[in-house]
Amino acid sequence: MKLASIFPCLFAAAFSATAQAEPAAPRPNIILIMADDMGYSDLGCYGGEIRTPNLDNLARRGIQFTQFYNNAKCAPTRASLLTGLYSQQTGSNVLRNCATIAEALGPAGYNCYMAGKWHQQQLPTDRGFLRYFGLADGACNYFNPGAQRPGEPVPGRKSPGEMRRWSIDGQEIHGYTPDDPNFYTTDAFTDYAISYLEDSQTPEKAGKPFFLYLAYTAPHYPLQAPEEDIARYRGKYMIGWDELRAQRRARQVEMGLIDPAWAFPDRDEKSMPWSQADDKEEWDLKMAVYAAMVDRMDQNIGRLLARLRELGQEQNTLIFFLADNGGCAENVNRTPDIPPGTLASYRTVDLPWANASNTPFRKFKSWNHEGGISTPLIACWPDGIEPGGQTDQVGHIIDIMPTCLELAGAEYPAEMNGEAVLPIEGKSLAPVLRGEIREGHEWLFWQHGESRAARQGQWKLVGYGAQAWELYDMKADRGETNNLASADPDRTEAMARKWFEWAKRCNLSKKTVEMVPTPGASRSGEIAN
Ligand SMILES: [Ca+2]
Repeated sequence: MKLASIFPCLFAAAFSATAQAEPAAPRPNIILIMADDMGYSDLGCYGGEIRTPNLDNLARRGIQFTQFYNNAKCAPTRASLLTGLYSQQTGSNVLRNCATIAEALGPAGYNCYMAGKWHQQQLPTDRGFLRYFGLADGACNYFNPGAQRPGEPVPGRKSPGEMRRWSIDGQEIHGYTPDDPNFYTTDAFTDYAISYLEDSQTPEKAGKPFFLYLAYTAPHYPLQAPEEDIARYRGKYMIGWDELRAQRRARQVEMGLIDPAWAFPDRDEKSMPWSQADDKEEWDLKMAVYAAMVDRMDQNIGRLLARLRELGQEQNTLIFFLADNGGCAENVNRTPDIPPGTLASYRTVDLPWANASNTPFRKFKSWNHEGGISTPLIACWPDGIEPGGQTDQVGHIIDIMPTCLELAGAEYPAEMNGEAVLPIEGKSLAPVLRGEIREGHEWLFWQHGESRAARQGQWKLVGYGAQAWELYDMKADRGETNNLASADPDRTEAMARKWFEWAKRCNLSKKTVEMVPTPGASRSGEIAN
């Protein structure tokens, strides 16, 4: 009896000693934070003057990507981010033939939460998330997305009387009218995100890792921010956009984010010089509100991180931060008589400032030139990433899902919601996070509206509408100032052929493909039908 009872104890002790010597690394929690319509240079750690200490600190404690790409616009970026596929394959916001990150992480034991902007057809709670609070649509009033409340003016809206789709845990709300008179979307999304962090640590859930997707609407229009945040920036932008671009670029060079040998593109052709701008006070106010929106987002990220720390989860949580597309040049001025910033206004920051946001690149949101598709990507994970790194390895938002799956030990589903799931297009970034050189994508492709692009190694092919393809050497000229299409017609044609193959494989519409010049057209100048 004695021996029988001792041996199991010895075995158990030996087993337990081994287990203690080499404990299996616990899988990380993952927090994915996304900004909306934010330029490459807006954060302090990417050369901006806007106060973003919390994001800068994440970058210092983690790794900063200098060549990370999105899909140039809200819904297509979100579709790719969530699925690891090109958005054309999922029907963009239809999310067909795909599994979301949450649908893959859930069966692997993760509790999945979301707060903020969804912008897909179904709801997050239909696609793997346990809890959700936020704007299921694309944009809304920051102070009151719903009906006018007593004692306040009519909330500024894109179209009169519009009631954007919101949702709380699967319940749809058309026009969310907050009770709190101090409601502000960026604060509210964070409040919910913090409540989800707390939920993830309740006794019945604490044994499991969590995935939290926090998608801010900031700094997408309408330009609206709390007064105290705007005040911090008033007058600061009287230096004008030409000087702002120069200062941001100089800091990017100093930080080693960009190569000083790259030619700096001229101010966008549609932007007047600052010296010729009328209403300089109003221009200053616009950019001050925009900066305040980014600042407020950073303050909220600080609040989220503080709670994460208090809950003892900071060390083993991987945090990603990125933007869904570049700075937005659209002019949506619904309240010309009401200055930007307040609940009653509905204004945009406009092209000249968006041009500065996207320093040192050309073009804007919706374009496939670098200004439209380049985003900061910060990854911080104390238990898994060496601090202080910067990488110029090329990545794309389709890579986020496979990265999460690899680190979670989750399987990529073959079938979801009764549909076959397409093979994943993204490749895990985990080797980059470990400080290794990964085998990247041989090809990356883009198309949004009339904009299109392909990248292979250092070469990028890009075009718009029926205009001829342009060819750039990203190693020598990421500002896309020196079009090499005529100098290297063979490469231009070969890359264009690849883009058409991709367009066919991903079922791009006939209309989209028909407008694009055929491979080789640049030699003769002909435009194909
Ligand atoms: Ca966006």
